[in-house]
Amino acid sequence: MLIKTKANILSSEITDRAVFESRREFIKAATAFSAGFLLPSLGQAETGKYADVPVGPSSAKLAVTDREDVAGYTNYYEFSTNKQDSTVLAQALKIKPWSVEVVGEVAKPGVYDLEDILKDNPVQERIYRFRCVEAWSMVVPWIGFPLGDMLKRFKPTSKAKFVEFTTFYNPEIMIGQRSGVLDWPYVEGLRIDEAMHPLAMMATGMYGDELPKQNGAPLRLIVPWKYGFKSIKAIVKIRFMENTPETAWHKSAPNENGFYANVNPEVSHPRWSQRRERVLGSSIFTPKRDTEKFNGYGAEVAGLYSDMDLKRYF
Ligand SMILES: Nc1nc2c(c(=O)[nH]1)N[C@H]1C(S)=C(S)[C@@H](COP(=O)(O)O)O[C@H]1N2
Ligand SMILES: [Mo]
Repeated sequence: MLIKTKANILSSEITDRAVFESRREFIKAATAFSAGFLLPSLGQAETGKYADVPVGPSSAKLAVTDREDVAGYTNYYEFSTNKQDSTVLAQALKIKPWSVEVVGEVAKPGVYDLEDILKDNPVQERIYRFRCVEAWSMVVPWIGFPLGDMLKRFKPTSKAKFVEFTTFYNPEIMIGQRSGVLDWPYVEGLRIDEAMHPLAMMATGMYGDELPKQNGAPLRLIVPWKYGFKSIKAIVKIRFMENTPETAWHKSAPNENGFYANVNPEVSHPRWSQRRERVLGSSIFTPKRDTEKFNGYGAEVAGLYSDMDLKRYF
């Protein structure tokens, strides 16, 4: 299995009961993947873990970013365009109860309680690299489950060629939505084969704990081979579609943000190069890291794009 899976058993105090109750299936799933090892109980993910991505020589093992750096520096424009302010303002979001509306080309549409989704989808830990289009990167031990497993339960029809995700909308709570910085609500999307790829995940936690609100609780997407803006936070709606979704960042600047947004050092952003990245938590004197195509996940995902010109479909 290409994904290094380490089981993380969340303590009952910090976890939704549904998650905790899925512990047994979780252990089964983790054992099946047996590349990882079981941690019988768990607090914080230890430091000194590495993103284990089985790709070429440039793919050095990268240390996990400090939790404070990930939770203290967030892109969450619904609250603020300031990366520190958004970490504070996001605390206003009420994440319980939470439900997800499923619509479109699907045999089982409906409004699903997050608790029920979690009962069906046992969580596991995955340490992934994460690369923002702004040319910074981090390595995060996410907790969550494969996106495709969840989507398949909704029974997409044969017309479902794309999946669209929508973030919660309420400008009274998400005060950044009072600004015109994006056309709200935030919308993102994937082609169905991308969504079904085993590396794509829904995150419900990180560092062995619940997902902080500023990092997208209670449910966010993680697509590690794409720029971070694809990894939409606080998802309330999933739509299966025949045509390409109109996504928020693409709408706001189509020449800057392509629908695909695969990490690609060979395709510059119109305003800066994507060849290198600043590793979050490193000092200003630390040399930048060379960005890898597909963020280092090419061996797994390049096949999805074998017939495409990635300069055109950026
Ligand atoms: N709803 C929503 N999702 C979002 C964003 C946002 O502003 N709103 N920012 C995106 C961007 S640009 C990045 S880099 C990542 C940042 O995730 P993090 O704050 O957990 O590091 O979230 C993405 N998901
Ligand atoms: Mo980003």
